Amino acid sequence: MKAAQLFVQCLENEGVEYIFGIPGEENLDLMDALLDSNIQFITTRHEQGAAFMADVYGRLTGRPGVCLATLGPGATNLVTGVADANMDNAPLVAIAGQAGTNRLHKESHQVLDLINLFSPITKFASRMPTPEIIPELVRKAFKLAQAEKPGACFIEFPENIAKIELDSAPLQVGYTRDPEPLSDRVSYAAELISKAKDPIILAGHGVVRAGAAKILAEFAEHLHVPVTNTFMAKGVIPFRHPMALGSAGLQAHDYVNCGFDHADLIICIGYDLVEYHPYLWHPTRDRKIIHIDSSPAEVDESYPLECCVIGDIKLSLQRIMQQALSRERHVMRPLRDALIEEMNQHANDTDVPIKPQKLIWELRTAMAMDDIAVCDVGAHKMWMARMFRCEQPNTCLISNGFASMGIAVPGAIAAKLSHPDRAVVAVTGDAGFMMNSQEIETAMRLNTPIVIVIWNDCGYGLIKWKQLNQFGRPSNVDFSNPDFVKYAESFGAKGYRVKHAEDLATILKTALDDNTVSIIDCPVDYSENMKLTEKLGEMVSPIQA
Ligand SMILES: Cc1ncc(C[n+]2csc(CCOP(=O)(O)OP(=O)(O)O)c2C)c(N)n1
Repeated sequence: MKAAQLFVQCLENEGVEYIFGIPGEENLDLMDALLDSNIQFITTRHEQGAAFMADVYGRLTGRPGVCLATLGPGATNLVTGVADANMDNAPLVAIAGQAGTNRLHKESHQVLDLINLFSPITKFASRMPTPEIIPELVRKAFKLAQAEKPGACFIEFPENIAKIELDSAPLQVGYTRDPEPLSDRVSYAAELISKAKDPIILAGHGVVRAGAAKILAEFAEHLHVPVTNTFMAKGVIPFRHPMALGSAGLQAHDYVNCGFDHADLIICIGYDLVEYHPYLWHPTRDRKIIHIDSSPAEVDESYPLECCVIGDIKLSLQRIMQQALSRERHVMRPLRDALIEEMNQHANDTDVPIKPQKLIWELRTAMAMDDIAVCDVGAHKMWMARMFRCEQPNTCLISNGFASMGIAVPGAIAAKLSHPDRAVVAVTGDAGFMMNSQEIETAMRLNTPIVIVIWNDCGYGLIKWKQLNQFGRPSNVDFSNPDFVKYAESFGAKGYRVKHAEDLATILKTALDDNTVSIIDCPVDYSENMKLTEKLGEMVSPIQA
């Protein structure tokens, strides 16, 4: 067989269902070999869309999403989505074509050193200089992409190698397990928890990846320790759970930050520093911190560690729970009550533009608890992360390591492909939407019904918020938008414009029930942004010590 055919066999052997990408002249053999495979190629309209699709597929399934591009410009277009997956710990394998190995040593049309380009944004990036290594290379890329902490791997496939005939077969797929935690670390963590007066848990995305959400809830309930989660770990503890405090991640001093201020012990579980910088929740640097994760923590002056429990998160939690003494009550309940009051505050608002709180209220009411929201990046993300309540993990996806705009529309398509039985909503700003809106054509062609809710403020809202906060005036953040309803219709999709607050619920329900792509243009009142900053700035801690 040809090397390209062997490569496809190796991908099949890894359980690949989809490859997202754009074919090029340097991967003709691979594209042809895919025709005889059960892997579905999803032709996208931009390589960045393909990479974000692979990224979100990886987040939701735990198996590497695969994206493909040609050499040079195709490969450079993949970069943002690949970097996003890598920093957000989503398993992804990116493949790019390359010129033949006979012209890589010299100036040559579209040739770029892709290994050097991808090395800083992947766990592993390799060329394929000879076809004999295909089984090893594919296995290694998938193994590393999936192993904790997951991330992106890159394979460069030169066109002349793809044509070589050989006789070979894929390697057997095996799965790695996280090691057992050390018993003396477990005991010390249990001792610290037993002695603490007011501990708090910060749960990160690692808990979601480890499938440890259920045991986390048991751990918190049994030991009576309240839990806050990072934006990326939304739903890791059901919001209805009596120990849940809501999400932490605002740069402002939110209610939950009063919990960190008050706590004498902070238990970080499956938490990565990129998710929420410790200087924002631990500015005093004087609290005891326990780090429970699959791997050692990053070094940071605001993250001094009293105890590290490294290994399988589920086992660590189970064992600490068996040894630690429970306390009778926790004092942080008022933080949750204050947030709930805000969530409900504008439920019956009739103002247009629509307040962020009202929009989230209606979204949460219209969507089932296992439906999936894929957030873009901007002020809308901050509101969603803070106020969109989740009862299950991976039902509100947030890019918060790399935090790249443009993920929501392609991400929603991938979410629908991986969960066809659940409704999927892309929640996006008008700027982020326009960065990858070309993928609406992909969604229409694939017949993947999704709802896209655009928070329309004709500007880079989050940046304006920060500018107003720091300098009192905005700088170069305003723009105008196309007619989003006509834009939707030009793709054959449905378009809606929210003219009255009372119509929002009906529009959302109609769009969610429809079997097509629906785009909802919702004018949003971002004067609420600074109001929130001011309110939190003046806030007195709701905790009664
Ligand atoms: C690709 C990319 N470019 C720039 C940024 C910096 N940035 C973060 S949020 C933001 C504004 C987003 O505007 P919009 O999508 O309209 O959302 P809004 O903030 O208005 O809700 C910008 C420019 C980024 N995170 N990603």
